[in-house]
Amino acid sequence: MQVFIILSISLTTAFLYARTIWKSMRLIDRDSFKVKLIIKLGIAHLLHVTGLSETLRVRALYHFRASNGYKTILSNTGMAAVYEEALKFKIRDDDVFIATYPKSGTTWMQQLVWLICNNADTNFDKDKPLTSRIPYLETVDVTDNVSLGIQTLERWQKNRQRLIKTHLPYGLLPEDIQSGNKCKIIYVARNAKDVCVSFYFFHVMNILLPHPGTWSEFLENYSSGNIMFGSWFPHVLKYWEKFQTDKERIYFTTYEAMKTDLKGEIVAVSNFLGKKLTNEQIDIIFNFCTFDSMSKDRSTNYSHVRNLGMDFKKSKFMRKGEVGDWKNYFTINENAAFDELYGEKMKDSGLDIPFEL
Ligand code: PPS
Repeated sequence: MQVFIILSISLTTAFLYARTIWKSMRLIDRDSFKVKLIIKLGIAHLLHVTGLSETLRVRALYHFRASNGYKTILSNTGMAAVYEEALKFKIRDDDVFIATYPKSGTTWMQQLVWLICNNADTNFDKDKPLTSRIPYLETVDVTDNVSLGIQTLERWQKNRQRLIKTHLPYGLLPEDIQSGNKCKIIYVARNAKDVCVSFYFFHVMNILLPHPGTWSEFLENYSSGNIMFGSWFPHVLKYWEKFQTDKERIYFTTYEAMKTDLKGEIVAVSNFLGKKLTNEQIDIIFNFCTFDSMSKDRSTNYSHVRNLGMDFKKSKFMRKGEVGDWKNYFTINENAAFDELYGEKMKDSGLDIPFEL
């Protein structure tokens, strides 16, 4: 009986103590803690199965101001240190960056660039996921805030070219790049409405990302830039502006251009990278870059991370791959409001990305 009383008192005290600490934490810190716990215990899949994942989803966003003054929004406090590290990342002359706002065709361009740079050799490293062949610069292991992407790239063999994925806005790219050092940047933009839909479904299926809320709530946050990675507008417009005066270093294209003329884009990107391809090589790359082919290919369809937070039953990574899917989600009023905002933000930019083909 005595043991039982002591045990009950200890447990109650521990519970009350933990609750006080939990309540005194900022929401973003609680969220970061939850994500760490989910990853550390490897229980993402279990949470999906039990339906608990929605309850545990991240709710807050972290407004981050980098040491160079650039502001953006992160979903985890642990990412801040990695963003700072990215600013100091040392580039090599032959580095190729594939930069995008999320859900704009990054993976598609990664596949294209990989094959161009490897002379359309579809067997080379084919069993490695594309995500390992082309590291994502700002990948963070949030359980201990380690900059996995940067570390991998720093250890990259000296005699092997580095192809690097990034979602960083121009203002947060490594200082080396911003000060004009040599390297190549391929930027892919996608029409802002399809990005929003694709990003919404990515939030729906990935429990490690902030809770998207309803479609209308998500669209509202996306429109106001109150979203992980910040607003679409300055991201795209800054790279577009830089492209105007630095065409040797930056190639700017769109998802819609890739949809319209994939072979033309393969040739344009290979010219930009100084690679000469035969017609046969162009055909091979074309066939390996179709939506159908990439959806089936385990190295490009993200199936290797299916149980690590992504629930493919809710939505696939390779979801639809279309231009104009936004029409299935935007109401007439939402579309009118977004068009008005879009007109204001994009006026005088000279950038015209079609919303349908
Ligand atoms: S991420 O998570 O930011 O890296 O995502 P990202 O790769 O930029 O974008 C994913 C969307 O790109 C579509 N996709 C393609 N569309 C057409 N053809 C090919 N080959 C292709 N590969 C990827 C993918 O389906 C996502 O768009 P949605 O609209 O969600 O289908």
